Amino acid sequence: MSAALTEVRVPDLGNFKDVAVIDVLVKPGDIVSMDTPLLTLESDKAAMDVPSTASGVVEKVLTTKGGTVNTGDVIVTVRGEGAVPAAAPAAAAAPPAQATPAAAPAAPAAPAAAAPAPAAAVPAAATPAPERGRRVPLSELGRPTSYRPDLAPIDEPGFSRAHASPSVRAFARELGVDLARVTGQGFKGRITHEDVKSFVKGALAGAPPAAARAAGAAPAGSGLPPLPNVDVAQFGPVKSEPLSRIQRISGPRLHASWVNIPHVTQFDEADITELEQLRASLKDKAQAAGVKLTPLAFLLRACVRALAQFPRFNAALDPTGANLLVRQYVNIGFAADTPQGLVVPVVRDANRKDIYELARCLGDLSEKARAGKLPATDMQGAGFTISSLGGIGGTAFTPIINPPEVAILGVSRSAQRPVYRDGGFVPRLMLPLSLSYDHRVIDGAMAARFTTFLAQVLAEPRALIEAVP
Ligand code: CAO
Repeated sequence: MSAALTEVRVPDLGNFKDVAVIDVLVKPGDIVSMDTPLLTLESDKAAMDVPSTASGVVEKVLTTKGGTVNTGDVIVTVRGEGAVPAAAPAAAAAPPAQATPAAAPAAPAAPAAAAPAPAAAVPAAATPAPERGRRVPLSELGRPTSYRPDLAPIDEPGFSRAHASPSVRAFARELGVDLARVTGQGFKGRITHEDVKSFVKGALAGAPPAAARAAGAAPAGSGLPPLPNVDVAQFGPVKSEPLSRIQRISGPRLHASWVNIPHVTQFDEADITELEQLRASLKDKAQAAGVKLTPLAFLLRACVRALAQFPRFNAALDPTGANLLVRQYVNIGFAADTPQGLVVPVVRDANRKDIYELARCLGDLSEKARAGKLPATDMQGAGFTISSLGGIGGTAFTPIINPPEVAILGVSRSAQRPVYRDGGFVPRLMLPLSLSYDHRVIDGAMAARFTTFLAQVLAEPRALIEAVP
């Protein structure tokens, strides 16, 4: 009589659906016994191994690394002694994972937004460190108490790709450590328990990890209130999509700028009726020169004038924060929307280029950016940035400063507006300007003077097409 064939299934995962399989630990022909780990699963909170509930030889493996599983799915078939009656999984007996841990202070009268984020109420010391290699019990798969909000948020795609064993992953999850930020010192760069521990020690000592330091992120213990870690999948189906490489790089930089620089945005509008007439009249000449004269070329030229008039907008704060480094060169970045994400190419020596050279530069850099062929050197060294959403739409926005710059000009879509002039309304083409500036360096009056000056320059565009001396 041939040995019995047993189907080993995914145990009760509580409320979790479509849980990611980050490792398949067996293959057909492997001999397994009860408790041999078969798979490693990972939810957004923890990693765990799924043990075998049968002994014998693995006949088929019915799941793949990178796939997902749900409660009851068959993982493997095992030919052998038959099923070992599985103990009821802990999750089945445990109450469903709660969105708010018991440790969160009861604040019935307080509105949800005002309540402290749940995880913040659980001091790190209250969560015992796991033993080395500990397998996270099923009942803890969704437990939200282990997340350390004072460390940087976990970059999930980066975490998944990290070169680390399931037990190191579980350990990192328990401590709220983003493996994407940990440098592995193990064999071939594998991240070890020791690496995770040193990372945590560094964070507790107030030294941000290298990646965060480079991004200028606030150190642990900076007093920033944590964001609540809400499991959005509990409200309906979700599909996880990784951020693009550019978004993963620029995200921490934007965040660092947002939290470290006191931003103020000054709004204004420029009458570009004549500018657009002038631009239309130059279309053929520009075409003959092989360039497309877009409004952005005029804006660059106008900004060169404004930066000459207000050099502080082309400055940087020195590392002590006590001195301004006023650039004696004029490099202007412009935000470009590309299929890979937002990039900011830099037009060098913009003050030495006439309108056609600026247009050519914009065209070349935009083309390279969209093709993903912009070298790093073409994205460095700007002293001021223009973010033009005018070709797309909108009336105003609040752009984020690109440090070490101290100001950025946002441009929205121009539109015909009734403007009161000489006792009556006349239609004028108005261009919305949104200037965000670092209030440590620039005060409101200076910002208002800057946009007023810029609007005047744009309203009298003839000077913008003059040759550069
Ligand atoms: N108002 C009305 N129309 C405008 C305009 C404005 N402010 N600015 C540009 N346009 C028009 C142009 O005239 C052009 O129309 P025509 O083809 O009829 O002449 C059209 O919009 C498209 O212009 P363009 O995009 O080809 O050229 P551009 O020089 O204006 O912009 C670039 C180049 C690279 C800045 C732009 O393509 C881009 O990527 N913009 C997005 C920037 C961005 O994402 N900023 C947000 C950063 S923060 O997330």
